[in-house]
Amino acid sequence: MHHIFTILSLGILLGFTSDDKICPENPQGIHYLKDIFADDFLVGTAIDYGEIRDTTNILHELIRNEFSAVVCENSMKADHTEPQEGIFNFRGGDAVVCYAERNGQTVTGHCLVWHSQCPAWMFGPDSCGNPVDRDILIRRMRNHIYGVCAHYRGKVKGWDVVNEAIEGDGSWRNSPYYRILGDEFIPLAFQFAHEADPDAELYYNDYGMDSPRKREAVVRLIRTLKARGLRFDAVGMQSHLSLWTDLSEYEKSIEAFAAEGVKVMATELDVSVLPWPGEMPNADISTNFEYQEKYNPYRDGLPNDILAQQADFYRQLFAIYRRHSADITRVTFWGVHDGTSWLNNFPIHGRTNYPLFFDRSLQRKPFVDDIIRDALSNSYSK
Ligand code: 9MR
Repeated sequence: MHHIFTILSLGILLGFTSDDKICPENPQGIHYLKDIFADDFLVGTAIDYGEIRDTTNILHELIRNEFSAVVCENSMKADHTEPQEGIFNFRGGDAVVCYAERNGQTVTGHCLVWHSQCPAWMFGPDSCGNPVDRDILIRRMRNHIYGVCAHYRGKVKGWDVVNEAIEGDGSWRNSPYYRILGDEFIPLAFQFAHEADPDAELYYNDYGMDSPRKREAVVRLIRTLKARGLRFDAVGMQSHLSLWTDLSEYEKSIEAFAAEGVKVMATELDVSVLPWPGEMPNADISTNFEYQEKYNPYRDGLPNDILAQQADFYRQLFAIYRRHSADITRVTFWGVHDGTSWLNNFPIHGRTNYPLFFDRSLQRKPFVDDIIRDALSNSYSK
């Protein structure tokens, strides 16, 4: 009896009504993200050594309680998994897989073919000094994909097979893969990944998906891959957004991809609140600007009006996710909390950004409860 009163009073304190879900595994009635959206999509976070090695229980509890999916922020990328040709290293990725298994979380593999964080040998001369050509690169790509996918077979649900192959204007990115193989490298990568792990879901992953030109190019890519009979499960919309992202264009992209009969995932969600120093914001890691104080305005804390703008933005975004939950299978944040987000160092090193749901003290930002309340109130139909 006492217990029931405790639950009720906690619910009232948090401002939830008696109709709210109290999940059996969570009798305190705390509304964890993964439970609230369990019928809609997985809720994930990017983690790596830092989080696994962390000694504070509160961080581990947060990761375990709030998230149903994880992805390695770096450890499954080619420079980590095959630092030298034919010599594989799965230490980081295996650690994350074990951690996720203990927590009952789904793991996504990120990523097989990407021009960035790709070891130099991939495009270098072979052991006889022959410069890389089409056949050599195809062989290396195949061996890499086979090696990594075979190792993680049955452990990851799906792979970001190709990452960031399209520019904002819809043209192919002029990467070494593209220069040597043309756009053929994409179907080849999907073919090899499927051969290596026929059960794994296969994704194309990119940023800037609110760009209409990129949206059209991704739609063309889906059609090409499907026309060739290749497995293609979902588009990963990285979703490195900012307070100024046009969410109506973003939503149009979800609709356009879903209309092709594939699933959609937000794979690297964060919402930057800091000014972008150049013209068009992007998530291309090679973009870099010199530090200037004026570009780091919230060093000592986030002002309430900016927090309110972020709250409004995230509430609109989650309303979109709920509206399209029949097509969305996962929403993954790129990091656990603001303190370790890559956005503190991109595109300017050493800034203080606030892009995630959890602040530097691992506390939920106040608007997260509003988003949960929105979801519980069923104001958006599935
Ligand atoms: O968050 C990652 C950061 O720690 C790495 O230094 C960086 C190196 O390329 O990659 C970051 O993650 C990227 C992801 O793998 C692909 N999409 C863009 C992400 C942010 O750059």
